[in-house]
Amino acid sequence: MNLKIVEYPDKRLKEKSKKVEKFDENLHQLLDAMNPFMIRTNGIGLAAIQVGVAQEILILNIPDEDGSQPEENLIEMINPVLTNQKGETTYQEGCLSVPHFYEDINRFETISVNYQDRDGNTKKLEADGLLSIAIQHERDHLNGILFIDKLTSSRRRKFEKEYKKFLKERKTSK
Ligand code: Y12
Ligand code: CO
Repeated sequence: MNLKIVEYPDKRLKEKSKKVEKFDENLHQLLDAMNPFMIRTNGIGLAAIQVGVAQEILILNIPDEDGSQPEENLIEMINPVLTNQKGETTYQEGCLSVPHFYEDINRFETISVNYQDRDGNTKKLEADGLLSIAIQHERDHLNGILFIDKLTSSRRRKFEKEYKKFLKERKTSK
């Protein structure tokens, strides 16, 4: 399966993803393609809508201290629901769909998440640190929300100006 990243300002990133109902071969093939794609593009989290599939699917692979992202770190979440959100933390977030930009974003510090695995089995995970931030960032994608939607209006205006410049420069350097 040949995946391609959907980049802002593509309207598909605003779509609300649909709950997965069929835990079939099509889902498995998509998940099998998403992890190597994410690692190859230097990602640590990826939602299916970022590759154009509007279904409640996300994957995470938080690097070890040496920066490696072994298969055993891979978490696949289908139909994730966040519960028990506590505390507050700030982290400079980036997103494969918004290349080149990093912004300080406030998130809950610890979360619980109920989800299903690729076979439809129900799971529960408690997360803090980078994993908690990544889950919240990716869950937002499933609701059509990007991290830049959380910026103040003045910061957002500055971002839009800089992003336009970045896209223009990237186009001319190709
Ligand atoms: C903390 C904060 C945000 C997340 C969400 C997942 N974000 C990513 O995986 C971001 C990946 C990313 C990778 C980049 O590298 C390349 O594109 C080669 C990147 O660099 C550029 O765009 C130049 C930016 C973001 C999880 C946890
Ligand atoms: Co993202």
